[in-house]
Amino acid sequence: MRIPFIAGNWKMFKTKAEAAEFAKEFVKLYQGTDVRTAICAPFTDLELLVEAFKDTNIGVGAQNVHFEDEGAFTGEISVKMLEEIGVDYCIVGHSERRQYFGETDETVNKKLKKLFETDIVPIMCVGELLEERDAGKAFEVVGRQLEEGLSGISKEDASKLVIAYEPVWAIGTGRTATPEQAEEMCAFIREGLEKLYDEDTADSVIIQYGGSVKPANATEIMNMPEIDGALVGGASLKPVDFMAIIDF
Ligand code: G2H
Repeated sequence: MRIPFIAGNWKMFKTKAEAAEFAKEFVKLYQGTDVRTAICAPFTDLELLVEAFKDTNIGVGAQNVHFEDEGAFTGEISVKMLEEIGVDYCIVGHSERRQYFGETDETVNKKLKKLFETDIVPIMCVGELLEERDAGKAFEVVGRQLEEGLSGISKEDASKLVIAYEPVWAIGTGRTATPEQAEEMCAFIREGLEKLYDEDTADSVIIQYGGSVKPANATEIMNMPEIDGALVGGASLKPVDFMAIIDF
């Protein structure tokens, strides 16, 4: 039985003061909820959130990490640095990082391997561009991202993974994939995991949908059998909106 997991991705929003204000309100709203949740925040907010959520089941995630242990990599943050702060999750390969910061399937793979040396759970993002979907290549693209991203990763590690299917054409555009489109790709991802590993591994991976998830569409998305959760951007910025999604 996979427990639903709804994570927020704040992207480049919220100063420390704004994060503290969110945390205070969200902790109150979340009390008594059994849906697994986490906030993936900018690096500068992580320490504050770990402290604010320490007596709760609310997890904290980073949005990126570098795959080298240390060195001359100006502007980068290592897995060890995240581990020291006490984060629970790290997003890897978000489409905005693929699009604007040169993330590739190869760097995704290296980051996953480095994270699997620790207890930090990677949230691996996959998803096709609009032109790829229109050209009938969505499954080919996502299949390749999955295969190359997971190359050389053991089934023990893969079974701990969270995968977020985020069609790029549905991100922050207000245009959501239909629940059927999302379900079809999430089922394809699970089949892909079964081919790469085995049925047990495929069954244990949490597969989220991401892309313009909001209170109004969360229920129909979450009711799909192969969709175990959501990665929520814009609608995770307000405690009330995010809580409404968690309460789907
Ligand atoms: C997709 C998603 C969160 P939004 O990027 O990762 O953002 O919900 O704003 O489309």
